[in-house]
Amino acid sequence: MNDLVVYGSPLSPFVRKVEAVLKFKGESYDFETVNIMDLPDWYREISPAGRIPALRDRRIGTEGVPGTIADSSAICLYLDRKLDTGLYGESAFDAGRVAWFEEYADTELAMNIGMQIFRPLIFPLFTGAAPDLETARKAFGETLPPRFDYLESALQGGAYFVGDRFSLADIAVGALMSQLGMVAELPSIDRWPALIKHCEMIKVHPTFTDNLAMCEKMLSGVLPEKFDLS
Ligand SMILES: N[C@@H](CCC(=O)N[C@@H](CS)C(=O)NCC(=O)O)C(=O)O
Repeated sequence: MNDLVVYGSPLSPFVRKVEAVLKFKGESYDFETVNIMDLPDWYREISPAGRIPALRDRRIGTEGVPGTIADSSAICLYLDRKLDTGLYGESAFDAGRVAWFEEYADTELAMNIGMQIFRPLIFPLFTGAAPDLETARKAFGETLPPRFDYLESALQGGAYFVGDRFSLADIAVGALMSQLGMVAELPSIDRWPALIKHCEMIKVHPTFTDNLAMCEKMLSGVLPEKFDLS
């Protein structure tokens, strides 16, 4: 039994972010699956917004609310303070920039990739219904390109979002972009070369590979091939 427990599903990009931080530090943890379609009461108590992930540090509390933290950003901050991850950059300014990209990924990308692409395509498949390709194509073709333009410009042709080194900014954006890459062909490398190279780097990054392999396994039964949204 490990000190830390992550509650959630590997398919959540927010859970993926937390797992990537733990992997980055080589920290062992337990994983307990929580189904967001049917949240148990004990989980609502530790995550009052009814969302995954939540974290438990058993050194602080083994049952109920004590020792738990909800929300991936809050969890990552805790892990940074506890494990000294070095994932918030070198300077105070870098830390602010990292937090900005994390926020951008968790809102702007999550709204469009999670809510407008992943859910409409994948959730129906679990119940045998037809995927909502129209909603997904609209997000892919209309609402996401300006966000990709912004991320491309932020990379300035480089490999990382902040301070020339791998940080939580890369993890947060990578967690969302890999949510897209799991279900659809990635957007054009000609139009967004640095961003797509970043996606390719994340796909094989040791902080992501276990989570992505698990997701592939979970989706293999329902998703025979990736959608072409172009
Ligand atoms: N700000 C939260 C967002 C977490 C979130 O939205 N998680 C989704 C799964 S990807 C969820 O739990 N949704 C519950 C629902 O839609 O009922 C975080 O960073 O942890």
